[in-house]
Amino acid sequence: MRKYGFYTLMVVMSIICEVGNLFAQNPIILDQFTADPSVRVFDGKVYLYPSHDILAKPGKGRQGWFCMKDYHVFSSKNLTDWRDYGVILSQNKVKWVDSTLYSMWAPDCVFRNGKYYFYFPAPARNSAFGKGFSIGVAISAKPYGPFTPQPEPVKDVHGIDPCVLMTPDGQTYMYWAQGKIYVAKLKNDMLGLATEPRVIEGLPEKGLIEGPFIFERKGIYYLTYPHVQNQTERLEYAMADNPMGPFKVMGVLMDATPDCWTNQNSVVKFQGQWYLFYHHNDLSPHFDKNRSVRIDSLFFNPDSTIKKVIPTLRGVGITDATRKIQIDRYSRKSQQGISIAFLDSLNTFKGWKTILSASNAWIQYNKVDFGGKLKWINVKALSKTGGVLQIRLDKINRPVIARIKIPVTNTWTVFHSPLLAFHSGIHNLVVQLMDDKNVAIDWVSFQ
Ligand code: FUB
Repeated sequence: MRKYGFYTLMVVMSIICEVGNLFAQNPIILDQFTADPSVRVFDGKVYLYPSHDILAKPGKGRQGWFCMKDYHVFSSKNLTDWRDYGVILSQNKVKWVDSTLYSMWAPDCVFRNGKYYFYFPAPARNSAFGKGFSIGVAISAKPYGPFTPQPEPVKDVHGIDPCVLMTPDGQTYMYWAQGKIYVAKLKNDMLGLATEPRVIEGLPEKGLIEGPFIFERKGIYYLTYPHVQNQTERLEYAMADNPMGPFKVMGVLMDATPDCWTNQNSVVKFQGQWYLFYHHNDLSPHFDKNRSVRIDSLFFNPDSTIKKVIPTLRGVGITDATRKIQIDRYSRKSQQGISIAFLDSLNTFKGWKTILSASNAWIQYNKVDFGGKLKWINVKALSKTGGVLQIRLDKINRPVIARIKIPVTNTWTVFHSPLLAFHSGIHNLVVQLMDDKNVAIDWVSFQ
């Protein structure tokens, strides 16, 4: 322990043992790639059924393209802590799937007649089922599997990205994509079509449309879908008062980005708030076929249209102050003297660091729950110059609750310092560099 003038600093060299990959911010899953999120609420929990991107290897999938051999399912009670149940279905467990193609694309799952029906697109090994993608069904007694696949895909459905809607009057419809969006009613057994597939009218004529998601709110059916208006996919939505349309395109739900060609979404209401689940290539900036699921809040206008969702790194949920707060998933930051980089560019799953490199540079992370009484701050930092950090609550010009001198260090180290003041409840956290030095921060926590 050493004295540093106006405060006491304890330096503890720690070998940090990271516990799991729980993540309150975007992207939400950090230990694998996840894409095309289909999200459902079952028994008060949110279940996330994403595609599972992997990297193709020689003889295993097509290099430079989507590569998916199985599905995982995740659940959460608070949108902050996610549990991974592992593989619920893999291509080599489905008799009709061509498992040389590694193409288990965007799935969906619904609960009906006491069972969970998991719908997934994949290419069939037998041309009798048609060329291109078919859609299969696997059934389970639990939302997290194990799922048992049907021996054959759904008859007369050719395409990708199934989404199943259950209307308040008990009808079920399946939507899927094949350049356009198709819809058909499902039979009661959920395994076959009750009506001929038909194209949803009223959607854009040009630019690939795929990944349909449909939900109902106050008697209005909202169809959301990715559409290539320019170079890459943006999310759009259309509204109708009937599940089969006619739909009217209402506008853009999320703008396209140049970095990731695809985007895919689902919209869900959980504990009174609407959320948009979507994906971006956060963990794979140089290869956009390895994607990661994100969440942001979604809001309706008084006339029932949807406000455009602006993607954030902060995501949703409240972060407990005693957890490792990943300030690189920031809400706001100063214009200068801040950059975000991977902790290890060769293993992006390790996450990011914040680099403060100018006097008064700051970064703000919203919605931290400080609970009842906390006395210390912990900062995991690395600095070749040393530097002094100030911690404030709420915003940059608010009172300082801690000061920490980060000494010169060549290894990631956790530094502890007593709080100068404590304010209970939920606050934004601001970390500011006081001098023209260079300090990298992995995370901040309180105890
Ligand atoms: O994940 C493979 C495909 O990319 C999906 O099925 C599409 O919607 C697009 O996200």
